[in-house]
Amino acid sequence: MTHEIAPLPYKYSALEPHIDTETMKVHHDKHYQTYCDKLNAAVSRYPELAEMPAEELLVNIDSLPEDIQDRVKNNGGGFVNHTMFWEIMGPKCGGKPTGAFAEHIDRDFGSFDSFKEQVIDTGKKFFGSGWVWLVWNEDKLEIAALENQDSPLLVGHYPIMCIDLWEHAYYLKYKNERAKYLEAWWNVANWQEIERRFVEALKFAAR
Ligand code: MN3
Repeated sequence: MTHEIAPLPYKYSALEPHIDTETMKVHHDKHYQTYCDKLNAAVSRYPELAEMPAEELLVNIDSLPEDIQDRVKNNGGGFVNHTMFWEIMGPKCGGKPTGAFAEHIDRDFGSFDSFKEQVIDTGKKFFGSGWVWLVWNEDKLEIAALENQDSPLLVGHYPIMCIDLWEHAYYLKYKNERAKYLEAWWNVANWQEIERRFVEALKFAAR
């Protein structure tokens, strides 16, 4: 199996004005493609890994051949993280989550507003390149910032929501103002997809 990038599920311009067209083009067509190409190059010498989905490579990182563990962590992570990122955003989105997921947000963070504030604050304080995550850890929701392209799957936590903190995700429009990007991001949050991932998280934890 050769990993392939997923087409963007909406137009490059669909997330305007919150995320600009040029950023979406470069981010999806160049950065995402490069992670995918480098993942394929890393696993190409190991046919026994050929049929393993990229998520499974990350979950099983410790049992992979040692010489490719770092490259799979970085590029497999980059590939999987971005595939998810495109899907959890969308046009005509924003608002608030509903249902069981919303109840768990209230249970674990007090309220949606408090959850949002904690995500933004974690993203603002994080130094360098990485992602801020909402994950399912055994029996609860947690916010975490991880460096580089590290996936929560590496430590067995299921990724439900994420915001890319690399400068390539916001620099063309927001320059040095990461906080403004973090505030604007909620206008493109696709809660329907994020809630679907919450259901997947419960299944993942039970497996
Ligand atoms: Mn990125």
